[in-house]
Amino acid sequence: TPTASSSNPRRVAYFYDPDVGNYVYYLGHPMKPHRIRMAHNLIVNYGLCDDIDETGESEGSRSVNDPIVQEYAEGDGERAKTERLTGSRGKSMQVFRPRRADRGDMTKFHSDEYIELLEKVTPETAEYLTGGGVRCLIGEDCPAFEGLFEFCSISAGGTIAAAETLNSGAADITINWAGGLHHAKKTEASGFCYVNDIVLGILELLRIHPRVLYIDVDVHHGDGVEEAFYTTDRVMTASFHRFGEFFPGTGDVRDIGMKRGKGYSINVPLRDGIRDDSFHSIFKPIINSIIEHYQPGAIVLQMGADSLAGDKLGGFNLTLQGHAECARFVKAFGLPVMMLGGGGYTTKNVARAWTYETAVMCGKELDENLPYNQYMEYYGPRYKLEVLSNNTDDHNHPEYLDAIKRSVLHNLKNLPH
Ligand code: TV7
Ligand code: ZN
Repeated sequence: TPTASSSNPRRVAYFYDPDVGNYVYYLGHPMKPHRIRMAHNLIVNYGLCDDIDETGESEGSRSVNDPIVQEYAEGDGERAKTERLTGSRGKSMQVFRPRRADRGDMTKFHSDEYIELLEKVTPETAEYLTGGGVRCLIGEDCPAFEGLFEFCSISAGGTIAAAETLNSGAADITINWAGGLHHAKKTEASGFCYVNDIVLGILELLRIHPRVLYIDVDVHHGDGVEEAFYTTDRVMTASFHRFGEFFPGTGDVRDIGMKRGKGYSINVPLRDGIRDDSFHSIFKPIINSIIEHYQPGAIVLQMGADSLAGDKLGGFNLTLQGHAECARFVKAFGLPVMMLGGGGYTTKNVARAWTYETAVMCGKELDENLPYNQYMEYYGPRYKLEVLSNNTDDHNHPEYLDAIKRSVLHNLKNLPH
């Protein structure tokens, strides 16, 4: 049962790098970092936070590299940062431009050789550098695009900063929509993901929390995060994903972890077409039971928006409200939460979802009519803050969902106390 009222105001810190929207995997690739800029533009125009301009910072936004926050980083500054977050001039949350992650940050999880390769590879040298048996940048899913390493630095830097800010106690909820790249492995890129910002963020949270819970609502299985923590009981991973002839193919309900981690990986394999009611009928009881039995100190929430109805790659049928309800539900436990992005390939809906979910974390209601913003024409013809379900069949029959739910809840009850 939630320990804090959902109306209880929470201090929210949002991390955004204004360069992130400029990176392009390549023409026609479904992953479009530009959607993060679209979301940011909506967030700013709804008045949830100030903008950060391309050259520096506008009033009200703060870089973790600026002198005052530097002081905070060196010690005394918990108070300084708290003042910033509460002194955000009527906005719901404060925006930070995070420090970019460097090689040393990334090798807390990844191998030195792999990160060195990401650092030096270019579109021109990709074939040569990865040809000689270095099996890590594979095929069209994970191309060596221009600025690849910088893009990874931004994504990972934001998630690390979001974790550090939670650890400092300066915010209750932190958000990095450029993060959530859950498929990246220790020595290999996979499924549009090169650096696993989530693993790096969780490692930072583990410095002060004995137990961290990871929840993943991306339509794809969160295999990279699961694999990283498969043999430990200090991180519980819970992934809700489409399963059955669908990328990456892992995430069977019987995969529950190994050794000390046995029982601490949770997989909820779903069929295509799932709708809000069915999704919540399995999501809510499982999350309730996890919190009760595992008692995490912090929660990392991957909000991949490819589980929305109408996604180009997804196949689920969640509405905007149904997707955001997962964030609302998790927030209500009153624990520190780090909320991250992930997949999402119908870009106008990704921007809608991440804007609305930002507002949910701030406890703010938003007008259903979109405010004027830089990408207004993308949102026609209705220009509304909505993603509606479509008429595709739900292949998740009640008996199927019930069997999955029973299996997961049974495993949770048998965890050592
Ligand atoms: C977190 N599905 C990432 C999800 C990663 C999914 C895949 C594509 C795809 C790639 C393209 C492209 C595509 C229309 C869709 C087995 C393959 C089949 C490459 C064509 N169009 C996240 C990864 C998944 C690339 N990969 O969870 C360039 O779809 O299914 C596969 C692997 C081999 C490679 N081919 C696809 O959401 C961020 N890829 C068009 C251009
Ligand atoms: Zn996905």
